[in-house]
Amino acid sequence: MKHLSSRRNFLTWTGAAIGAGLFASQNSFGFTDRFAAGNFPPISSQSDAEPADHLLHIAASPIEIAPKRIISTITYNGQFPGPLLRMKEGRPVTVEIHNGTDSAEQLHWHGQKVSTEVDGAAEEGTPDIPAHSMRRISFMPQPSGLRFYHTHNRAGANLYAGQYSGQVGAVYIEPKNDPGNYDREFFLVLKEFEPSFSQGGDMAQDFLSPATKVKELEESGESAMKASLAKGVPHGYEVGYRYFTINGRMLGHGEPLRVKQGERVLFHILNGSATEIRSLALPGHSFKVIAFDGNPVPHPAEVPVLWLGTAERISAVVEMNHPGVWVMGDLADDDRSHGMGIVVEYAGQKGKPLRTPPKPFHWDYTRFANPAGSAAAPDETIPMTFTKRNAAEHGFNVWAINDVAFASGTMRPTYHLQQGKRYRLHMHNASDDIHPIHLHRHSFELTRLAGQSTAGVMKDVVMVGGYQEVEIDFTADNPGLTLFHCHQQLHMDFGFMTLFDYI
Ligand SMILES: [Cu+2]
Repeated sequence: MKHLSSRRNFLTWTGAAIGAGLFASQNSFGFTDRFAAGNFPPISSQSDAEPADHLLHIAASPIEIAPKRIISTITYNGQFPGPLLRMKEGRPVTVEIHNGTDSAEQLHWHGQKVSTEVDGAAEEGTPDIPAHSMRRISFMPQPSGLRFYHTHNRAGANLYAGQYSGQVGAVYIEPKNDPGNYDREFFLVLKEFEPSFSQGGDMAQDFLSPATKVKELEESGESAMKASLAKGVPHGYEVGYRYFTINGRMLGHGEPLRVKQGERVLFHILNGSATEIRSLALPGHSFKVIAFDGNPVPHPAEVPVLWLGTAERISAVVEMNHPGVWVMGDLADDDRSHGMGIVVEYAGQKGKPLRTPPKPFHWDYTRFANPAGSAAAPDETIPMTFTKRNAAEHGFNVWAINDVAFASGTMRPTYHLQQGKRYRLHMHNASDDIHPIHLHRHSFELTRLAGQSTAGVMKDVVMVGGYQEVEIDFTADNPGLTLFHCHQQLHMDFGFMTLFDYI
């Protein structure tokens, strides 16, 4: 929620669309990078096998986030976001990944139930894609819905590496039976660029509901922080950004999303940030949330604002019943004025895009849960406490799960699971940060959130609020090493990670 640039207003409403026609089709990202086609080495299959279903080429590329504002980052296929990969439930795919960089890469299939051989995490034993080399993989895409792919490299102090780069793309796995109850579909990828470090301490955010904090967690977290600061240690590093984009374009500098009155528009939204939590509102409209992280919710409900932790996805339908030209953007004024938004333009409407701030609204996952449901009892409960060691490693905060900071580069499991059993992770957050917690190769059910029982919401990332408790259940049904980590790059890189295995 921070940026580090001047307060200069970057917004210049150019009005007329550039390159009209790029956005004519449905199912589009709305923006095609002009470097994607012309200025990029051709990709050819280097194997004798059948041509792959998808080719991905990792390389440094220029991307134009606003007219004449061209940044350099590592991308997939020379574009940002990476190409939308459409797969079909039950139909195997082959993907050829070419690494044109000087470093080994890992490409993670986030949210998919795949093997450790293809998942894309060195800690699980997935083979690297060596520098200037290629790896070809095959797998059965599942489950259906909005998934994504991104690098799983550790970045550490290198703000050009890992998810600070442009290595993010959406995957849509078409279900066998798609009700298709919408007129138009947009995929939106939210992403910041040009990161830098600060030591201010991040802003506390209080948008989560229930807001119940655990006194003991608060006392231990606050006293650890006070003790560190009393010794003269500054706050650990945080990351801020200069530019904010949706589908690789700063607000006002890309093609608008063109809609017609009366349409039902399905938005598939992906928070592709390395570190940030994002919000999104469209003035005069509400979002009917139908899926979280690609999984249909038991109780679709309408909300005025969406909140997405790092790596979370939301699929939501909007009834286009409020004609005009609108800014769909982040609630944070600073972030929006530095690009975090996109224009929604009704057919026949002209003028400067307008925005009205929404009324205060709290984000509650349980709103979309089965109101009458109760979760199955687990076979075993695993308690976990998350702690922060302020600025403990060369100025970086170190994070620990049950007092253990993960040693990067190892494949040593801490938790041993038995196949077929249902496990409950009882997470206690003894820090004031919100952590978007991710489990690889499995989906989990939210069963308790800040003291409130819930059932039926299936996810693969969940935001655990500052000094709060959250419980999630999963079934051990995909054997092999399984990574569990905070998806905030700065947290996962400095200890906030652990491994499950199956015995
Ligand atoms: Cu975290």
